[in-house]
This record gives sequence, structure tokens and C-alpha cells, in this order.
Amino acid sequence: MALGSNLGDRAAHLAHARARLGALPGTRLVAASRVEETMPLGPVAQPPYLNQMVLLETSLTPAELLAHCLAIEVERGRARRERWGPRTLDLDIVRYGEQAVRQPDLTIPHPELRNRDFWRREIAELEGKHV
Ligand code: A4P
Ligand code: MG
Repeated sequence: MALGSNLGDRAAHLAHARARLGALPGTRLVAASRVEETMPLGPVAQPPYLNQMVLLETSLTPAELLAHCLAIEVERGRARRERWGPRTLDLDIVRYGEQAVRQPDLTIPHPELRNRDFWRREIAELEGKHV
């Protein structure tokens, strides 16, 4: 799961997300990458992000996990204005084990994985941490 924030107290938003994700039903936070500051990607001018990748073990389905993610984003005052715009907290399911999901509201692996060096770097860090 990828955590991102570029509005408000970014570190606090990520900390909230880690705590909430780790406390979801049937879910455990196994490992977390370093938090890194990254320059904004995409067409919208906006402040730099803090990004982090976490590894969860969960019995939630991808759809259930997504619903929890949207609720946690709202807890941090996330307002959806424009696609790729600035946000207090963004939670993206980047991978879900080896499973692929293609639904109107959920694509796994996340289509941006191939374009985001920092995500791939963070995943490599997690794999080193828990193997
Ligand atoms: N959705 C589909 N697949 C997924 C998935 N695998 N995980 C749907 C989570 N959500 C998924 O998301 C819109 C809808 O995508 C969700 O309701 C869900 O049904 P959103 O968060 O409202 O929209 P968004 O985040 O603006 O769009 P998207 O496509 O998720 O963009 P990203 O990839 O989140 O990009 N620059 C830096 N440096 N770091 C960043 O983290 N993030 C973005 C946003 C732009 N630039 C960035 C960063
Ligand atoms: Mg998103």
C-alpha cells in the first residue's frame, strides 16, 4: 500500500494512516519503508509529497480494503477536487499479493507502478526488510 501526502502536517497524516491500517480487522502492518520526500508528478502544480510504502498482511478482500482506505482518507479531511491534485492523504493499493484486479473502481497492480521509481524503490526496501 502506498501512502502519500502533500498538504498540511504530512508526517502526521502518514502516521495516522499507518496506525489505522494496522488496526483494521484481520490486518497487520508487517513492515514500512522509509518516508521520502518526492517532487510532484503529473500535470498539476502542487507542493512536494511525503511518500511511504507499507506491507500489510490482511484477510480483507481488495474491495473491502479499498473501502477502508477511502474512509481513512476522509478522516484526514481529504477532499476530492481534481484528479492528481494535492491531497492531505492518498492511499493506493499498489499490489495485493499475486492477485490482479480489474474492476471499474479498482485496478491492481496499480497502473502507475511502472512509472514511479520511488514506489519501486520502496517496495525493494520492504522486500529486504521482511524476507
Ligand atoms: N482506484 C483504482 N485502482 C485503485 C488502487 N489500486 N488503489 C480508484 C486505490 N484506488 C484505486 O482515486 C480515485 C479512485 O481510484 C478511487 O476512488 C478508487 O476507486 P483518487 O485517490 O480519488 O484519485 P487520484 O489519487 O487523484 O488518482 P489516482 O489515479 O489514484 O492517482 P494517484 O496515482 O494516486 O496519483 N506525485 C508524487 N511525488 N507522489 C505522489 O504520491 N500522487 C499523485 C496522485 C500525483 N502525483 C504524485 C503523487
Ligand atoms: Mg489515489
